[in-house]
Amino acid sequence: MAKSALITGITGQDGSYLAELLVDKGYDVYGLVRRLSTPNTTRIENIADKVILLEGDLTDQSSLNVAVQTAQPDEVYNLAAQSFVATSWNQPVLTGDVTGLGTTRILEAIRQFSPSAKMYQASSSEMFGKADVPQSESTPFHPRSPYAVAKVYAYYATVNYRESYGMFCCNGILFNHESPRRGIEFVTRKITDGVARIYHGLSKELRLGNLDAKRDWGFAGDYVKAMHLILQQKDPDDFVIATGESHSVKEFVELSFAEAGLDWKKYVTQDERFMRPADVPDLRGDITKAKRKLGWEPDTKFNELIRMMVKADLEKYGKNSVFK
Ligand code: NAP
Ligand code: G4F
Repeated sequence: MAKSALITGITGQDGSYLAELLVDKGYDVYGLVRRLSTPNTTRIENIADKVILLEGDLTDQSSLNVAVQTAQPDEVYNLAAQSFVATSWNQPVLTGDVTGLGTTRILEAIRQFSPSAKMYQASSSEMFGKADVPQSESTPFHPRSPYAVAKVYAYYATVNYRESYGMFCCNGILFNHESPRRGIEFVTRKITDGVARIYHGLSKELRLGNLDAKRDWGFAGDYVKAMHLILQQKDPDDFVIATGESHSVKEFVELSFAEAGLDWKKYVTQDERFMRPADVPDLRGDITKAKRKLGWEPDTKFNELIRMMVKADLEKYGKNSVFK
């Protein structure tokens, strides 16, 4: 019999790649979607007839209960969140409710209606904050934003349901991962979109915040494979998923403009509006455990990721792009 999976956040970057992966593996895939005045299913258009969408919201316990009862999932992937760090200072209570408490709500729905289901929690390297690099599963957390605080709560809620009820609950502590499907507000996509706009004469400049911050950037398509592997293990456990390399925002900018044959210094300006009250200086993951236990390693290199994203944005804005 086909396995069944419930994905919260199926309309997001990761949800769309994970849904494709699970459909390919023969799963019955259910996705939780919230009611919006304009439906936001662009990222899953290509698999629309292969997934079953259930209406619900991480702030509404009853809709989560119904979703779990309907899907009777073997695996639940909790990817839904208010996931933009900058917004979390403007909406700290909502971020705590969705990104933090929302995880407890999904855990409760599973505990009550499908307790043998395996659960994956989308934990984040943001939880490490200012910790020394490289960060591993044993690095202490030092959250630096309301988002990261909410993710630390969700991380421990997941561990707690494992320890209290013997449920198969796991944290994937994922470092930044990007793709052409990345939301336009995140720095990588903002940069590649900006490059394409400038290249096609639609913009004259790109305004950014802290260019010195460093991140360990991988490709989302590689990372959803790790999510799936984490739930295929004999015992529930927590894993750091990363590339093991970090690069500065400035480096990302330089390479992205160079991909389109442009000199970034002519177009990029720093703007206070994009500086954060407290930033995270350097994230770089140690994936020794993931390599050993999951046999997982990323396939896509930093340069390949940039090329893929710049190319997609150049093509989006110009059908006659000369970019090869
Ligand atoms: P994303 O593109 O922002 O997607 C977030 C998803 O959550 C969307 O489907 C969104 O639905 C849904 N959502 C938001 N609020 C909701 C609510 N109240 N009820 C139900 N659904 C709600 O994020 P992502 O990049 O795919 O990341 C997936 C998860 O991994 C998130 O939990 C994120 O915090 C975590 N994470 C991401 C990274 C990364 O680098 N991408 C790294 C570590 C951890 P709408 O489409 O309706 O907005
Ligand atoms: O792309 P970002 O907004 O991602 P951030 O804050 O690292 O968070 C992402 O990764 C986390 C995993 O570590 C996820 F949990 C989270 O959900 C999200 O997916 O910013 C990256 C860096 C920051 O240091 C920021 O200050 O880029 C810097 N930055 C510089 N200028 C900017 C900008 N970030 C944005 N979004 N916009 C700018 O103009």
